[in-house]
Amino acid sequence: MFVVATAGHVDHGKSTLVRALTGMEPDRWAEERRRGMTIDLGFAWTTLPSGGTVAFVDVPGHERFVPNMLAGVGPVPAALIVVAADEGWKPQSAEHLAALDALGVAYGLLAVTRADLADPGPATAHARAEIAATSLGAVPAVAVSGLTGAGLPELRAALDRLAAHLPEPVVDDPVRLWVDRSFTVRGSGTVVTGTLGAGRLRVGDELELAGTDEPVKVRGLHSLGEARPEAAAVARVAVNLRGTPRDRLGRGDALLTPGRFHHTDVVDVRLAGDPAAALPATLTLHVGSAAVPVRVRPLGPDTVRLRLARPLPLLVGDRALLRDPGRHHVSGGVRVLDVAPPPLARRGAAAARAQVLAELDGRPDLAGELRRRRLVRAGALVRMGVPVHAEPVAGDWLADPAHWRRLGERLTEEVARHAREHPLEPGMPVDALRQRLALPDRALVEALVRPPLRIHAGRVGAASADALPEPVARAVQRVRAEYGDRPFRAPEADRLVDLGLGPREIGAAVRAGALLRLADNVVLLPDALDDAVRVLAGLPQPFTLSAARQALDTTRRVAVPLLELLDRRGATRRLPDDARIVVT
Ligand SMILES: Nc1nc2c(ncn2[C@@H]2O[C@H](COP(=O)(O)OP(=O)(O)OP(=O)(O)O)[C@@H](O)[C@H]2O)c(=O)[nH]1
Ligand SMILES: [Mg+2]
Repeated sequence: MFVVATAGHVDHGKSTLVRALTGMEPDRWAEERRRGMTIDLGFAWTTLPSGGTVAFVDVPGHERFVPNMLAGVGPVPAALIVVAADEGWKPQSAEHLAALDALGVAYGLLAVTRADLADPGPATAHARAEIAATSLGAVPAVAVSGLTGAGLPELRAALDRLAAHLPEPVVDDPVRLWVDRSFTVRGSGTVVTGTLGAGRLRVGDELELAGTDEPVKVRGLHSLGEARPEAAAVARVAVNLRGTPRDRLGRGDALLTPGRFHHTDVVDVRLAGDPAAALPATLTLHVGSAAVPVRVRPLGPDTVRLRLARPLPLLVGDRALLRDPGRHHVSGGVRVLDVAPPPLARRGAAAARAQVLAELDGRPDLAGELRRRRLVRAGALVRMGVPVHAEPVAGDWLADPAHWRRLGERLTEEVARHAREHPLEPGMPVDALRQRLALPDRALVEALVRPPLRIHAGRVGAASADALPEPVARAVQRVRAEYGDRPFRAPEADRLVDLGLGPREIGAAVRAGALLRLADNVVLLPDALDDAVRVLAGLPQPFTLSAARQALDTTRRVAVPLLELLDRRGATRRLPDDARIVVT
């Protein structure tokens, strides 16, 4: 199936032509038929000579109903532009064409109707010249009469040729079905219709409502008036939603593949074409079947930030249209560059942002997104419309490679600094590192830790004494051999010198967790702390310094700083009378 929207000035014969081609009535409302004028969108379809199907979205031409017209053409990639031979090019011929151009519609046909009333030549020439200057380019033209049927076979053949030129729809893409109608069918409940431009819908599918994120279930599916188990793009579809009240959704809503769209109320966009000098501060953004008021903030020469009155499921690269409803004027097309742009809080942020935007063209670009966002979840990028084909660094986090390298270097520096500042601690707590590096997830810290660093008991430190320089490792071994059975005796200063343990060596051993420094030149083996707590816990509580010293079989030189360290760690508590208890 292919879907084509009509376009053209009021009364130029769009609906008559659709009726003549399909035998179906596009003007659904009694009021439309009474007034002989289309007010809202109409839908009709027919089989073409090739055997293919064309479905029409018939739009109103009256200037009052341009918003309805835009809801119809928004999701449709091809247009049938209708101009009356006897009236020629008119204001809404121009406005509709401007809308198609703004949306970047590239496929179309010109039908010059009412050719029984006047020579179609001048209207055809004028219209073709106007159309040629837009995204549609040079289009085939057919003169027809809805009254006599003249030209209809040629128009059918031209529609067939147009269908053959349309790009293949991407049926693997996620579904974003912009709702153009919603109504209730007795016994079935809520039904919505729309043009499925990409993806595939099946009965039983779970979708979500763009406005509320609410899950909805496809209970039934119709296309071209027939129930079907599934429908693939491009198609006109009617979707029956299980258990969704009718007032939950309407035109401008969208049914979405869950988890595949970001709902955004601020986007940075590029204005298409030659941007007019200044846009009004408020406009209406038309995209898909939606129309949302926006505030416009200029950034660069052709880039602006739009703040939407309500969030929409937009993707990088989306085309949309800005219209000034007060002036009945299509201000121009936009292309979405960023659906999750950074806030512009700092001075100069807007100018800097303009420079970034100048480099973007709306084509999803993973490397560029990573460079700008530095760290981002894969799922978040997918929801922006950026395909992800990179390995995560941790969980589903993706990182810009240069930024990731810098983070790794900073982590090493932070750990070293922490070791210098807290030589008695066996490494830097992972959470402190996470905060220091301003990382959003502990998993990222863990992924950044590389040998000789390692994570042990929630801290990042040097791997172990094995990683120590040879002479220091040897000296530590000798301390172990000599003091292993009297763990609370610290080597005297001259013994340390003999062992080759000067301040720097001790520092390295302490950083590696191979020695514990209680005070200058007072070191113990690292297990001494836990052992001491065990011994002290065996004493009658509270105990005095002297009792502790005796129980530990050590001197005041060790006992005083050891107990102070245990106090700091919360293993012991010092009472007002200087006695202590072990905290259990
Ligand atoms: N003689 C003649 N009259 C036509 C032809 N096509 C349409 N008309 C008449 O023109 C009038 C408007 O036709 P519609 O088909 O309603 O025009 P429209 O473009 O759908 O109008 P809107 O939907 O209101 O924008 C009607 O009175 C039609 O009968 C034609 O080919 N020849
Ligand atoms: Mg009509």
